[in-house]
Amino acid sequence: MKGIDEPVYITQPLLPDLDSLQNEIKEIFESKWVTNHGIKHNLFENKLKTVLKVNNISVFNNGTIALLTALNALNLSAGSEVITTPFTFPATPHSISWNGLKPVFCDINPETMTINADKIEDLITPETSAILPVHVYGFPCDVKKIDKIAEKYDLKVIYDCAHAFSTEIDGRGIGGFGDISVFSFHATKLFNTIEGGCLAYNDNNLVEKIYNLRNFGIKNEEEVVDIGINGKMNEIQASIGLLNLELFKEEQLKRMEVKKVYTDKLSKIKYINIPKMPENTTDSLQYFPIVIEEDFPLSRNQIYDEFKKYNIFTRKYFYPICSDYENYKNLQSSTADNLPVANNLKNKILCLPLYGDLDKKNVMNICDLLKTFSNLK
Ligand code: T4K
Repeated sequence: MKGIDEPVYITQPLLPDLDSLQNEIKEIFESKWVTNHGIKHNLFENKLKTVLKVNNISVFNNGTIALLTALNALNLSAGSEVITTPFTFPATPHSISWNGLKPVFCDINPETMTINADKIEDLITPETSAILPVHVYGFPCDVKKIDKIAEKYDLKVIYDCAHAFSTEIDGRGIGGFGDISVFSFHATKLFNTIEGGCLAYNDNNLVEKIYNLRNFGIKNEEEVVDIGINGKMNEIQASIGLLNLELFKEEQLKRMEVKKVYTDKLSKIKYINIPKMPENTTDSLQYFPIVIEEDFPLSRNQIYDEFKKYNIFTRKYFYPICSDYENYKNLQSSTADNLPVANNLKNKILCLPLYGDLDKKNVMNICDLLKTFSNLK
């Protein structure tokens, strides 16, 4: 099979029309107000409340600072333990550590790849203060079970929704579960502001706390009431957000078409497993992960390398898993015994390119290549 001329990456950013953005930037330049809670920023926050179906939204300059702030805002006791998943991006456990808290890794569910809610209670100790689950690839965690456990043990819950923009569970916005939910608006995300993110939460008591923490802890010109950070989103980022809010649904429809082709073609190939989104959940269409089973003629790594020869750049999200990192590998919860499912999946998972403008011919080529690999041996 012939290689693809232009490299095909895992994703391509959704970008607004340049003329529209120029108009927005012109307005910003004329106003001379370019950051620190400007007009675009406030408008963007208001619009997001409707899109994400939550009472409160605080936008941030990136998802990681938003995550750091969420953990900080909940006043978790110093040095306490936060139960999380190892099957995620480094930002998740690092935000726990940067807050002086201890990540405790919990194994994942083999179907949804999210934290296994049935394993959480075994990890709770008197030191546990919170749970930080991740809706990985947009697959929802078992929010009902997790929120129940949190209530029983009086724990806070921060959901990492970096991959789940606009996802709904039984018609409810995914950002409305737990105490705070964190979204990323990085360029690689379905919905992006180039860099950016937000906190979504229903508790009105958190509004002022988060507002202050995002701006150095400044309450007013004469009072600094918290040890805050600079998490503010600037006006150009907010404008891109406003423009992309008009575009993301169409992008999702286009991705849905790509997903359909992948699903039709790949579900016929033996030993390739396509994880299924639960019925009651909408798909953010952030990623298209497949699981390469052991009996497939090529290993996940061999497939990844073969694809590269054809100019196709798939990704091993998430290999290594966070419990393999130098800084976490010696934790008591990082043992292979504690994390059998995550350790198994990390060697089988492969994310295929998924974005609206992905050429159908390239999608077919990717499927045909996998079919060819399946016939080797
Ligand atoms: N929690 C979770 C679960 C997350 O996945 C993330 C971020 C966060 C928290 C933290 O949110 P942020 O602080 O980032 O807002 C990318 C993203 O940088 C990262 O945001 C994302 N997760 C992660 C899963 O993916 P890399 O290291 O894979 O990025 P990179 O530079 O290799 O880009 C991937 C591909 O995307 C490139 O091969 C080509 C394409 N690309 C990328 C960029 C930056 C473009 O076409 N244009 C671009 O401008 O982390």
